[in-house]
Amino acid sequence: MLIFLNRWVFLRAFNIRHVSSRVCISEEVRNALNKNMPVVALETALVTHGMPHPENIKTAIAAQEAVSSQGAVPATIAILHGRVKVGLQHDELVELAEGKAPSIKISRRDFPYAISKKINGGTTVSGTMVIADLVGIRIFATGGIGGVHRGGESTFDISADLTELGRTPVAVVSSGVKAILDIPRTLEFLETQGVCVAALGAPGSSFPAFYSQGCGHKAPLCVSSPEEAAGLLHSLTDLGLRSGMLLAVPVPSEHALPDAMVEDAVGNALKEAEAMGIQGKDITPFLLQRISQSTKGHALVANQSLIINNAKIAAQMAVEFEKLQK
Ligand code: PSU
Ligand code: MN
Repeated sequence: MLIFLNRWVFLRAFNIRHVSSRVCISEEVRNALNKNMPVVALETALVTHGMPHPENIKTAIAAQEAVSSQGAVPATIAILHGRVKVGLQHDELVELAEGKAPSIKISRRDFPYAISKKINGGTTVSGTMVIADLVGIRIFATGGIGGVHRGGESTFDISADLTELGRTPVAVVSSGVKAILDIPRTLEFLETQGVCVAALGAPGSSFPAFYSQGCGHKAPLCVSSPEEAAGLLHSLTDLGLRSGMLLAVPVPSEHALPDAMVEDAVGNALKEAEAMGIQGKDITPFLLQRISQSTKGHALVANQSLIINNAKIAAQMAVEFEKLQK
């Protein structure tokens, strides 16, 4: 009965990790999971679709180093030649980042196709959460989750990241949701999905808006430290809830962009996307690229900085979470 009620508690208690043969876990990550050491998952859609080369590989490596520097083990997740990799090796990351073979953007719906066609893929927040949960990783760092797109009330373009957060017990550490989105509607949808959403900051803080520190909308909850965030995740998993949580961490102040600069860049990029008829999974990569160009690279620097900082905070949270599990 326990197995069905809470598969994760069972797997953890007996140190059993039975996952599909399509999933290949690196020795370092496997060892860390077996010893109940802190592990942080990292995604790769931002490598394949979110940033140009070589900034993508530099950022992915710096995020791994940020996790290690806090005493946790990084587990970068991707699909290579149809195999799901957990704990990507350096040469594999280079292959993915260089993009000589095409990669697709993998959210939950895309696994069957990428695996059966034996192709490469960068996992989004949704895709990374699916695999993290499968192998027993509870904490994951990214830049900014997807959300309800502006105009989403008519296009129905709502990222699969939000429904994944509603059904998968993984804590995602991000700088809120990307500024290209409709932030208040995204917060409403997360509430509907039952996601525990907290910002790292003083009580009453505004919800982080990716390139800038706040969006003017109050965060549903605030925590003062990664330790307090770990306490939320511990309570969530201890109760056996199958939903996820979001810890929103503001971009480091030295790299935050002024709100007016962001709004201007987002507005122009959205107009261009509409004129060019860009839709669906292509819209987020297009907007990020255009915003980076129109801000003369400032947005890209902010994006890199927030990803690395989120990896560090996620690692601190993972260290505290493991202490609570003992
Ligand atoms: N964070 C970044 N850059 C990115 C992403 C996150 O700093 O490119 C990716 C994540 O993988 C996220 C995806 O899941 O963007 C959202 O895509 P969509 O809006 O199509 O759901
Ligand atoms: Mn979408």
